[in-house]
This record gives sequence, structure tokens and C-alpha cells, in this order.
Amino acid sequence: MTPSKTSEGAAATVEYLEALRLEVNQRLSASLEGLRDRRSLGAIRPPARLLEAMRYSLLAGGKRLRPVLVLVACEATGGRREDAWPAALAIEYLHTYSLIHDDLPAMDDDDLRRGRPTLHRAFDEATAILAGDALLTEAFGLLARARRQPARLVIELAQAAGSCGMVGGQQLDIEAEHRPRAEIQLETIHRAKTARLFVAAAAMGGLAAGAPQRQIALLRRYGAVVGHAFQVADDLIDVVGDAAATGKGLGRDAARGKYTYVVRDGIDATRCEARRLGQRARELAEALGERAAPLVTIAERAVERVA
Ligand code: GRG
Repeated sequence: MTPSKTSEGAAATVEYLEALRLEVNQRLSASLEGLRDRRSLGAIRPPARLLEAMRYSLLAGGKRLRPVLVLVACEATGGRREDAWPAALAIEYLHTYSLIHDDLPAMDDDDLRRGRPTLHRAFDEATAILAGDALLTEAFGLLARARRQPARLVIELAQAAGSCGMVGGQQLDIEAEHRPRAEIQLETIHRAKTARLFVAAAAMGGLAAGAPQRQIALLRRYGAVVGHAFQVADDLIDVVGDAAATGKGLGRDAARGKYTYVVRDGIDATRCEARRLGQRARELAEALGERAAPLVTIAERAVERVA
């Protein structure tokens, strides 16, 4: 029996993931400090209000799933964690930009995010748009400075986040609001909008490790299933979750008349699907061997809130 399969092993893995989450917070904070002193090619330093807005959202206490996934995917394929930090920080910058823009009046018009007022409510709409733009742009600056395969990392994140990925999925999601429900392909929307970033996180971990193609392909499959599981669980949590834990309140989808997995399939079938996807992600992680124990734990945790 491997250490991770004992209860002490599992507890140690959970502790390890928590330590990584805290280190992500520290490194995100330090990376913003680095921006404060940067003056590129004789231009200005970042304006204080813009930096303050970026900091407000970036350090608001998210779960840090995507950066932690980058780090443990790197280690699962034999890489050094140190080499994965640029990709880990970049994906959290990019994810935070997507949340800021998703909350804007032109999109979801939300008041709460990560347990406190959304950025456009706490600051103003223009600053929120610009802080999101700055985080998105700086994400690619971080990746370009990676020691190993920077161009491949840039391509991976650009494809995941752009018109064929998260932004494309967001557009489909908005268009779905005006379509008959029978025509809406929830899987297509969420594969692009949510799961594609998890695929990129896992793949970038493998790229930072210099892992062989076969392992990167396995990481991609794992990322796709974990990302899908995460979205199915997110739909369920909006109906049956713990309001305090979400940081954004419950019943938001229903209040907006949003078409979700729960609306389409019902609570029980959605819970069953979340469990099935969690189990599938576990199996894919196990195929990567013992070093992938943290990936197994992430698969379990993606759905444990609704299991
Ligand atoms: C506006 C370009 C653009 C894209 C928006 C990410 C996204 C696309 C929208 C967020 C809306 C949403 C509820 C998506 C479902 C799953 C999801 C991405 C939840 C938020 O991610 P968590 O739970 O958040 O990892 P934390 O705060 O923990 O980082």
C-alpha cells in the first residue's frame, strides 16, 4: 500500500495541498510588489489605484485550485516545483481577470465575489475593466519569463483562455440565454468556459516539468474531467450548498433563470454525475503513478462538497 492510500498519507496530502495554497497567496502578493517597482522602457509605474484594484481581487482568498493543479501536475511528472511557479501565478492572474469581468454589469452584474463586494462595486466599473485587462496581460508576461518552454506555455494558456476556450465559452453561455433550452449544449459551453482552463493548468504543469507527450496527454484528460466535475458540482452547490462557503450566496442561477445541469437533470442525477466524474478523474490520476497522489486528492475534493 502506498503512503497516500493510508489515512495518514491522505491527511499528509491534504496538508501539503493547503501549504501550496498558502505559498500561492504569498507568491501572488510578492509578484504584485514586483510590479509596483517596475518601469518598462521609460514609461510610467503602475498607477496606485490600478495596483490596489488588482490586489483587491487577486488576494481576496480564492481556493487557488488552478495554480495548485499546475504545481502538483509538474511534480507528478517528475518536475521541480520551482519551474512551475510562472505558470501557476499566470493562471491565477488570468482566472481572477475572468471573474472580475464576469461580475461586471454587462455580464452577470454581481455584488459579491470571494465573500466581499465585487471589484466594480468596491472601486468603479472602469477600474475593474482595467484591472482585469492588466491581470490578463501580466499573466502572459509571467509565462514568457518561464525557464522551460515559455512559448509552449504561452500558446497553451492563450488557447485555453481565448476565443476557442474560456472567452468563447462565455459568449456561448450568454447567447444560450436567448435560445430554446432543447438547443443548448451545456457540455460544449462548460468544456470551453470552465474545463479548458483546468486542462491548461494540468498540461502547463507537465510542460514546466519537461514531461513526455504521453504524460501530458494523460494530464490533459485528467484536467478535462476534473474541470467538468468541478462545474457540475458548482451547479449543484448553487442549489444545495453552504452559503457561507461559496462567498457569493446561493440560488443565483435560479434567480436568473439560468439553464444548469440541475435544471436539466435534477439534483439526484447531477450528484450522481459529479461522483462519476470525480471517480473517473481519480482513475486518470492514479494512472500517473504514486507521485500523482495530490492529483487524486484534488479529484476527490472537486466533488466532495456535493457527495
Ligand atoms: C468574462 C472572459 C470572461 C470569462 C468568464 C470563469 C468565467 C468565465 C466565469 C465565472 C462564472 C462561473 C460561475 C463559472 C463556473 C465555475 C467557476 C469558474 C467558478 C469560479 O471558480 P472558483 O470556484 O473560484 O475556483 P475561486 O474564487 O475559488 O478562485
